[in-house]
Amino acid sequence: MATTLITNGKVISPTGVQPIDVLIDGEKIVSLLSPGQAAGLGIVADKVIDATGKFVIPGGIDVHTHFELPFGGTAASDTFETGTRAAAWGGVTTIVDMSLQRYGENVLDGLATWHAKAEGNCAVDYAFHQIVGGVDEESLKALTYLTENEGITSFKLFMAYPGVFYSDDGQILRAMQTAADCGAMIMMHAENGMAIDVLVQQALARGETDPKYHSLTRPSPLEAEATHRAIVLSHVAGNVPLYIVHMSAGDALNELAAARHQGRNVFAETCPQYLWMTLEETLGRPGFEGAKWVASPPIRSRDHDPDFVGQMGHGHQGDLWKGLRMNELAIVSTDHCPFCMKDQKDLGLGNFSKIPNGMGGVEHRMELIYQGVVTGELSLERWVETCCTTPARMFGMYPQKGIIAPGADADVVVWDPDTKTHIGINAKHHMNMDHSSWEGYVIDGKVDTVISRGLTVIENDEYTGRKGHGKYIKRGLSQYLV
Ligand code: DUC
Ligand code: ZN
Ligand code: ZN
Repeated sequence: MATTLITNGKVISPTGVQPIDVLIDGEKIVSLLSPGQAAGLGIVADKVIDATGKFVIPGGIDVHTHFELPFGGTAASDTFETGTRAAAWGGVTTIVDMSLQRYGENVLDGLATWHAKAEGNCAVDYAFHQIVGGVDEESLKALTYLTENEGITSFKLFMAYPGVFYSDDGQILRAMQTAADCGAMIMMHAENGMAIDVLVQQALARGETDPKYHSLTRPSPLEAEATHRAIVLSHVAGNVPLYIVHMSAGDALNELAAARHQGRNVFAETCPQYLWMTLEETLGRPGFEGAKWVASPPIRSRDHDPDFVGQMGHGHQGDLWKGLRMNELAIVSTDHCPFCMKDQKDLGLGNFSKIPNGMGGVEHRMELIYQGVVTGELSLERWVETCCTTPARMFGMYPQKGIIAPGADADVVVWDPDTKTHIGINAKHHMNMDHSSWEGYVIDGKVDTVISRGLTVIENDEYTGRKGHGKYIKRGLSQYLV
């Protein structure tokens, strides 16, 4: 087995930053050594990576991607091949994608389809959550089966998208009860889809068809209300662990924080787009350009909605950054769900409700949250915790993933804090999209080298990995519960 020594770098973990050399043998990290100790021990590695002036962090874990998701009359434009390659470029060595079951479909068939899409195609390791879009006797049985046999221990339900992925409160309660019985986690898309559909029809009837109305018809109180309802249902269902996906609003965060204050197993993630983007600068652009940023929940206005007074007077973004610092928000994921403008987003020309929902970000999450370190929003330790370590613990992959420690998979990123990253379609951009959701962003740091289970996949600004290297990770139950 080939050995690699990463020397002279500073290793970052959730508990600190330390000068440590990392020795890799084959697919595993085998030792953490003090700087220079390897030579004293007579260790001669096959490959030495000099990380002087650089950070050494666990490979990023993005727990919310949608590769090839059929949605809005089309399908997300990244395949497992293109999406996991872009992930590697972004310092992400594990993705957790959402296998799909819709009403009338069989869960096991949906899972088999997802395995077929991914197997032999991935550049980095992958795991699955299961979307249950049709809760019935059969899918409830499958929920237990997947938890006990397939390494899928988390199930996404939707309070939004009536007629597509939506579950009513009774279905949600039943799925939660089943998950509580087998120890699984319920993940919730918390937006009141019934009320949103009324607002959408009313806006269209008034002739309000531009992309910005996508955001204006999904006001934050409808995310807060759904978040509250999901929390209440999870309590009634025997305190099933609940994980709110893609939280975007300060008022939803208040509901989450109140439940966590009561000691409940209620968690949430947010995404870089909600931390950095505003309605005014994205969906609000003139013409159809705003379609690039149509996703749900929506990019919100710089200020809170008029009927909601924020916690700190900083708007939703200030609240979300604060939530990340305080561990009200445990994880940053991307909800990566890319669509091209041509032939995909343009399905919604003249009617914002027909724009496929989603944007691309799997390549840029580590960069965009690092920028929060640079601007003083987060510590280095918290960057690693929210992007690498907690994702592994939350979703049953720790300590195989998410930490630099002996025995862990050799998923390691060398990070250069002294080189800038320019994001854009003619700069850094490896996702299968005809535009970048992050065009023009400049990051004060750079992914330098990426190692996925011992294989160097990014080095010297080149992709050196291979399709099929990534393998399926069977997950255990959450290791993050209180
Ligand atoms: N939100 C999106 O924007 N796209 C995919 C699914 C979702 O919940
Ligand atoms: Zn969602
Ligand atoms: Zn999603």
